[in-house]
Amino acid sequence: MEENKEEKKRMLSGIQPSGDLHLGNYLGAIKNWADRVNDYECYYFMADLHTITVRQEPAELRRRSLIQLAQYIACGLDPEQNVLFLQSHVPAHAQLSWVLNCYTMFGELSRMTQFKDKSSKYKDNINAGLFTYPVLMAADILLYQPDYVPVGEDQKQHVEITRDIAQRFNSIYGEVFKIPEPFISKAGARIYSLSSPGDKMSKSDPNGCVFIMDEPDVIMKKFKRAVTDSDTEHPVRYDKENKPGVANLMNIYSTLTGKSYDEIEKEFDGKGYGVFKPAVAETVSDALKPIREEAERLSADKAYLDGVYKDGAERAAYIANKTLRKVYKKVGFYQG
Ligand code: ATP
Ligand code: LTN
Repeated sequence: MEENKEEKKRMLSGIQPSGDLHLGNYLGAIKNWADRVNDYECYYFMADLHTITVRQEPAELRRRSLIQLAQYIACGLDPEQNVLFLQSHVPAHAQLSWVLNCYTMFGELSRMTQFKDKSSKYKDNINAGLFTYPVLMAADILLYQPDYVPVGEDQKQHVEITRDIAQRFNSIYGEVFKIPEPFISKAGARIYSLSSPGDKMSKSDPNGCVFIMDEPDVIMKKFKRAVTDSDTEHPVRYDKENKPGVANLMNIYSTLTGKSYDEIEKEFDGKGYGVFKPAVAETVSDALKPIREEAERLSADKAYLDGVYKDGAERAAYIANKTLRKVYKKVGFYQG
């Protein structure tokens, strides 16, 4: 058994505690993470250091950092089997980030699409942290020597620059960092907005977004209003290009029930959206109910959550500090 544990590949990922978790986060990321625990050694953290690259209300950030942990656990991430921690609790992230800043080029950071997007969105606050965001992310990753980094498509470029930085460092100092692979979940797990099915479901579009803490009546309302089309002949049919709204609902329904698109088409054959949409809403409600209830229960248990964070930070720091010590030694910091 022990031997087997040694051989497990390592995974690491982070989510910013910048908003409530939604169905996209759950189906596209966290649910898959929870399923991986038998095959991988897993590290997940709340990237609070990254979050302040955009102005935050301090009390709200503090609150979210705690309830997001409750929501992660409620979604099935067992804190005994996964290392769950808060980025700012492990100082090695900021420490390695400084070192890596000196091995990252201005030019390569200037090419990051997220920096270009965010600096045009937040024109009055183009701070240096927004620019060096990918370096901190590289530090987050490289400290733990992971094999895989599960991220969404939008973060792939950041994993690529992480690999470039690691390779540059290794080519000077020898094999210090493992070169990680991005792990992009399959296209089926991409959930789109209910109100504009061309865009991904995102907390910045609350109408099209189902939050995991939404009550059943809110969920029902959001699904009943979901944008579909005016097809009355064969309404529930999978055609991503011409019927993206329906395809999205079918994807959600299929991911939660395990039914294939063929089976769903048969189930709703001859029935309209008036039957299909509430059925999807109910399936989502049923799936989210135990998560919502558990997250509420855990959110009220601050002592437990603090304990999880404390334990997670200790376990994370143990690995992170090993890498940091090696880096400090390699670059020539005197260690006595
Ligand atoms: P925003 O809502 O502001 O776009 P976000 O919800 O995408 O932010 P992130 O921290 O960027 O939050 O994402 C957390 C994880 O959830 C990532 O792994 C991301 O790929 C996944 N994810 C986010 N939205 C979706 C979605 N609509 N479908 C599938 N996966 C998603
Ligand atoms: N930038 C990511 C969050 C993030 C992350 C990481 C993901 C910060 N550090 C390290 C994977 C590995 C985001 O906004 N989704």
